[in-house]
Amino acid sequence: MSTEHVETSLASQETQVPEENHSTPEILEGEKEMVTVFSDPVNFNVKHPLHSQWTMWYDNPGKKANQASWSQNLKEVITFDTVEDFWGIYNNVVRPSDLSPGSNYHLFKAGIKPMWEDSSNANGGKWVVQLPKKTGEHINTLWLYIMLECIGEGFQYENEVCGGVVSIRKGFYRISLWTRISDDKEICESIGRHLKNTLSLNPNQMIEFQSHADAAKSGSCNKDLYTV
Ligand code: MGP
Repeated sequence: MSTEHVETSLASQETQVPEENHSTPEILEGEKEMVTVFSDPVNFNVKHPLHSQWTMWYDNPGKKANQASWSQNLKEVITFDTVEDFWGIYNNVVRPSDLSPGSNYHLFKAGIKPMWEDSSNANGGKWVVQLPKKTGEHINTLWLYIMLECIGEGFQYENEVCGGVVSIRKGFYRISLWTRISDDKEICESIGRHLKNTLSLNPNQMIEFQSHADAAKSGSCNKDLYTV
């Protein structure tokens, strides 16, 4: 475009009042059409797709579980892949603060079982945040934030995140974020820092990362690989 042409079109822009445009915006070649409820202006019932499918699991071992019997208590609740279905589930399951001690909710990418033995977890580990019982109903909000961060795939190293767990125990609550890897300090610590931000934890509060291999060996997690 010549300089003269640019000046002419700028001048004409100054004097022209743009007409309001109520028509559907044109989708340019190569652009992905965004699906919203307005995509069906009659029923307004088009759902917003998530990037991935996610599965909610629940377990309450009741009495103390051992490694052999633990998975028998694991129940697959539901798999979903839209924003609306997530809220439908969230609004209709018992809140973590109302679950009995020993219970866990697990939200994992579909296809990954929330157990050390799954091939996506076998070389991984988890960031663990333990919260006092006085956290009360706030645990429900923290669990919501973790779920939203997972399904929104907001982590920089999203592919390395397998899912999250909220655990209700007699004396405390625990939120864990499971990762696919445990041997890359930089990636694991980045995910840990993101988790701290998501939960708005005090920067001075340290959280710990443990590998599943260590947990499986000792039966309980006691060796911290990283802290942030
Ligand atoms: P937990 O619930 O993760 O630990 O595992 P918590 O809350 O510290 O409970 P505590 O009773 O150890 O104090 C509890 C037990 O469940 C473990 O010691 C294992 O026996 C079993 N378990 C837990 N997970 C996550 C797994 C798993 O992925 N695979 C198998 N085989 N057993 C598991």
